Amino acid sequence: MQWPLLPQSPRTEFEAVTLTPARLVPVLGHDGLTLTQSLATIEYLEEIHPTPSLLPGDAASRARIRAIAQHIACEIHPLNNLRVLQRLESSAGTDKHARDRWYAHWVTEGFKAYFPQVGRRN
Ligand SMILES: N[C@@H](CCC(=O)N[C@@H](CS)C(=O)NCC(=O)O)C(=O)O
Repeated sequence: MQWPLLPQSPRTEFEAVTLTPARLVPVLGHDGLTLTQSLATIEYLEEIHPTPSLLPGDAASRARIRAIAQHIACEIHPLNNLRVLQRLESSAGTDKHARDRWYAHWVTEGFKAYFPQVGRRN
């Protein structure tokens, strides 16, 4: 795995797991910190550099943007992660074709709910 956003790439498996126990990217190194989880990292960046803001001005718009981001991060993405798909194949005996249909189903469902949220103004 590549670690392009860290000041120093882990040299061993042990270092990598120490940096990010969940073994997921992105991982961002900043100011001696190792930041994981994309939404937490975005909030951190927003807090240390509030201007210009990554989020829109009013509370309602910010809530809408956060809901969309969480929809992707919590509803869509976990089901199509590589390790989840691999586990589906190895433990449930699912062949690649069935695995891809399962994957496509959940991505389609996720985006059916995603697009109306993006188009909405309030
Ligand atoms: N909730 C995490 C998800 C991170 C994640 O799942 N990253 C994927 C790449 S997009 C990954 O590292 N997958 C490795 C794997 O599935 O083994 C976040 O938002 O940062």
